[in-house]
Amino acid sequence: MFDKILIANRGEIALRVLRACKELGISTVAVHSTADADAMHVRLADESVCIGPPPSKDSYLNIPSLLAACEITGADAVHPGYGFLSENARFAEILAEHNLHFIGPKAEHIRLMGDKIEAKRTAKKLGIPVVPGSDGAVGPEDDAMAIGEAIGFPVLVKAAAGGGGRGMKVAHTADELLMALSTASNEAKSAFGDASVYLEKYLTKPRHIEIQVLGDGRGGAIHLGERDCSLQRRHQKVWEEGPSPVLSAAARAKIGATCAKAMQDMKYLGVGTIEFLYEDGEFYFIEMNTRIQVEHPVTESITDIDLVLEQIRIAAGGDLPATQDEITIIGHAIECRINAENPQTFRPSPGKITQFHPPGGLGVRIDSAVYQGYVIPPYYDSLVGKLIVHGKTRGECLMRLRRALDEMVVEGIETTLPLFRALVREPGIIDGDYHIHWLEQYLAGQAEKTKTS
Ligand code: MV4
Repeated sequence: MFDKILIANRGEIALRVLRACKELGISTVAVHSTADADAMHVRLADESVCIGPPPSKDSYLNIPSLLAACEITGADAVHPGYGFLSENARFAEILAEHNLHFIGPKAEHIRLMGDKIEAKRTAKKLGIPVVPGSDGAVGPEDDAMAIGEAIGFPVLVKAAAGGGGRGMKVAHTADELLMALSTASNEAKSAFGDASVYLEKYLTKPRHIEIQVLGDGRGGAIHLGERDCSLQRRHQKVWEEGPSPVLSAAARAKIGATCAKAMQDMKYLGVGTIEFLYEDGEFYFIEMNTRIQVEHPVTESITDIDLVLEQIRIAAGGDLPATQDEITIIGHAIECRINAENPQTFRPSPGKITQFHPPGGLGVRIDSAVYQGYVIPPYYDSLVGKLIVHGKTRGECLMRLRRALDEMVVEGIETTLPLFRALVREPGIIDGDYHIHWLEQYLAGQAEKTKTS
């Protein structure tokens, strides 16, 4: 096992990793920018190192500073959390070159999944169902029109280096496709330095369902069920739940087994998420994430497996925590991402938290690094905390969530708490009857109401 882990992140995930380290008896090193000197992860870690000024590129993304912090403290492993350097294959390689362990997948798998065309090709080869589309990149020499006609309109143009919704264009006709190809390609070139684009059939009202996987890097791999993350705004997840309100145990077992088998064949190491669009009872692979995700507590709640702790154990050469047969889905969990934003305009609202009262009670978990008197700096994401609620059934979970949201107090800044208090009372949400465009349509409807009243 590792002796000392450097946590290359901030906020709630730094605290989350710290908690797993403490339970494993591993010493912790926090790193922080000058803006985060008073952060909770810095206070709770055994040691801390200031790694630079507020901008992420000068601190949390600064590889030489992180290496120096490892050197100074004698850390033997680095946990990257999510975001920042978590899916940077080069970072994983550099750590290895310095005899440091990267707590994450093999660099080759991070790189492979970072290229969306290669990821899709690999998924298809491994037997994972993919969205019908072009076979790889579509160049100027290709007959894009013929490919478009073959797939059937509407089609979606996606950037190979994109992901998370960046660089996508919908085309409803052959004419629109020509335009979409050149704009998407130009945008991809300037945004990612890679102009490669590919085509997919555009699914109009799918759900976003992702499968959590765990591999030992030696051909052992299991799945831990799914999370339904369809409620998003501008490609930011807002509400995640598991199990999906629309998936049967048989459908879960089938797609789960397909994903677990693929991870066994790849000899995947660590935690991963295979993202699908789900429409008319069919799964279509879109991307794979090679990191611990923000919404991992949903899976922890319904499987009773500590994903961050297992991630650390596995990175140190440990075995999987359970066989597939030993994994059972227990009840239902919902996570709300509470942001420091105006609940109508979503304008960031950094500043001092004057009152903070987290909810509690059976089945209620708060993952947050804020405290009363803490000042949310303006430089990073606006996540104040995650409220995760568990219940025996979805109905019980919703009941507890309503109660927990009503109990929670965050003052001094604006938060998205009022949005969640409204969502838990919406028939579409209560019935689980939503898709990837539901939230934006709901918000547009709410904006219309305030205008006319
Ligand atoms: C799609 C799609 C429809 N059809 N692909 C957006 C983020 C990226 N991960 C994939 N995305 C989409 N890919 C096909 N073939 C619609 C989306 C999409 C979306 C997906 C998941 C969650 C929210 C979304 C919001 C808009 C579009």
